[in-house]
Amino acid sequence: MPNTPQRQQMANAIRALAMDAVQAANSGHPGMPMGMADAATALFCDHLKFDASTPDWPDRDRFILSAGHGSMLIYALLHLTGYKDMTIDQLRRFRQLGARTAGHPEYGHANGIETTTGPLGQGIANAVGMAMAERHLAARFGDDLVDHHTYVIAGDGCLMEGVSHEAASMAGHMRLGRLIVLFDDNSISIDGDTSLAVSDDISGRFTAYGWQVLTADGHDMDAVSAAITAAKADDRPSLIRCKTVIGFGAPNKQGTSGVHGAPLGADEIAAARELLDWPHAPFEIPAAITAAWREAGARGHDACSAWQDRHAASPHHAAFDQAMRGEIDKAVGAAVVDWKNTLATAPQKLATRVASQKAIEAILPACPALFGGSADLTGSNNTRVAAHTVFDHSHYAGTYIHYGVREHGMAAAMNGIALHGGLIPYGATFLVFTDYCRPSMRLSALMNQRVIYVMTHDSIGLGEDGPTHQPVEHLAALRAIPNLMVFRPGDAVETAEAWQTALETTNAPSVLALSRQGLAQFRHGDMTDNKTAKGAYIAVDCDAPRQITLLASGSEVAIALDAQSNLAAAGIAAAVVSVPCLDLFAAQSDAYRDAVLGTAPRIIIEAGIRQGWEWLLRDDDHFIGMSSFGASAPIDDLYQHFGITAGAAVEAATGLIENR
Ligand SMILES: Cc1ncc(C[n+]2csc(CCOP(=O)(O)OP(=O)(O)O)c2C)c(N)n1
Ligand SMILES: [Mg+2]
Repeated sequence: MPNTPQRQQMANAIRALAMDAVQAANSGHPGMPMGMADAATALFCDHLKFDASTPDWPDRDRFILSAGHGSMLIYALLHLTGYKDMTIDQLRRFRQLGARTAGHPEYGHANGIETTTGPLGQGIANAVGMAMAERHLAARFGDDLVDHHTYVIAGDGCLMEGVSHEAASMAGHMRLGRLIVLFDDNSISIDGDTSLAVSDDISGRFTAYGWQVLTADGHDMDAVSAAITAAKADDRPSLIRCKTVIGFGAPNKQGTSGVHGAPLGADEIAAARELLDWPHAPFEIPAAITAAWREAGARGHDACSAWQDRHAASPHHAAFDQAMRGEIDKAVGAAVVDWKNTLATAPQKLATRVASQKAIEAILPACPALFGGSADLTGSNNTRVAAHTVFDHSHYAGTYIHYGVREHGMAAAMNGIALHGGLIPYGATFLVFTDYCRPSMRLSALMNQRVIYVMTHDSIGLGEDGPTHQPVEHLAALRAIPNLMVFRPGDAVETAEAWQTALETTNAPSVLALSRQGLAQFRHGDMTDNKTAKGAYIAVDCDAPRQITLLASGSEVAIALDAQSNLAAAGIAAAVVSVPCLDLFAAQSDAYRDAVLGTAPRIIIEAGIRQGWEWLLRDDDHFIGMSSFGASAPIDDLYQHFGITAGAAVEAATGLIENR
């Protein structure tokens, strides 16, 4: 549909809603929605495959507002196209407690919000993951079921962020031709003109990544629409530079950073209404414009019905539905118990990173949704198994991804893979480099996404690589993120159980912090229960009434066990509690926790900082761990040097008992 007066008024409806909602809330960002109203109208009316009455249609195009501060753009679009849950009342309550219209778009608050955005750059990187998921699932289930595009609106800020460089490089390498980014090319950010801070050749940059770069007047809907047509026709990902004026339609403020993030004010809004020929009251949309938008929202209805028919006829439909529901087959639990029974019969001393690889090997046949990879540390992270083939542009059916040295891009893409549905992403690097993933890990947790972070080389135990590579504060920093499960398994059995729990928890991400060094197996006997799922449990009890409780995680469980036998020899009865997941232990009943912890003096041993353990440490209890950076040396020297030894635990225990 051409740039008709009606089309222009459809775009102006977005502008009016944005300026009115921001004015009502007395906060928010009117400039971006007003600047991109025309380009978004072209996308939603001419191209985006969606049906507002079936928001969860699995084969819908995904639309990601990476420039999340422009949230009123997506709220206006969802309302106008007829998403039932995005009522005008929600728009009136923009940014108020309990409204779907949060300051920045939040996944789960309303249909049509495909991901949480606001931290700039995350959305475009999520979109790369969604486009990867689309190609993989199409390879697996066929074009009949999976055949869609991923559209992004990104601003100057998104493209300045480092993560966008990683993500765009990945997308070009993987030739994700169904990824189409509309760049709000307005040369304005908060501090003023972007020339204050950046002079990149953006077209050259994306061309070098292997993208197609197109340019259009962002206020010419026909031109934007034609560019999207050209983007769809090319097998490279496309960046469409939409040349826009920020705050377009606000006569005195447009084109300045003043419209970026502040209400326009009553006078400027009145002047904008005049200029845009929009005489209607705040939040009032003329019937003809509403009708035209509703038509756009129903445009995909027939395509959706046709898809439902194809789905019903597809031999893959049951497997496809199970994947999209994110269900874990019971066979996964059975595979884990089988593997644990093998370990019960023939105990193994394994680095938990290797135990993780063996767990993946055991689980993979029962869990085809697993979509794994590593940021260039495949051999060290032990993330690849024999059954894997590599996902790339010549083989999208592969389930193993070489993310390259792009930890942040990997983590953000994994969020997109999980959000797309149908797959369970896991990705790996060294635990110390969770710092390079952290912004996206926080969003996995905020969005309740099942993303599994396989983080090896989990302490000074990695030895000679030294303090740059030795995590010290990382377990504490990760445990500080709400809704993120941090596992630090102590042997091969706990590692398998951690994998099982991570997979079965559909609404939270997990970190598996794994050792480089071999750890003796301490779990024996009956393997029916998943003890790790309780967070902590008595690993080895004492024969006599308990005098000391030794708590430890990961590689330090072995130290606690050593201390336990030394204490026993000295006539002191100590129990060893293994704590593979503090978060899950905190979630148990008081009765369970009390039974595990007992009342005896406690000694906690973990080769990390004390922070995060305080809630288990009473006044006279003792913590053995790190309080400085590590050092470069062989592992045994390091444990001695930093005093994380069975001897230190015995000494502390003796002292605690004498002082009682
Ligand atoms: C990671 C991150 N850093 C900083 C911010 C704060 N912030 C929000 S918008 C913005 C400027 C964005 O500029 P641009 O993308 O050009 O948006 P426009 O002003 O054109 O709407 C900044 C710095 C943020 N949201 N996320
Ligand atoms: Mg800008």
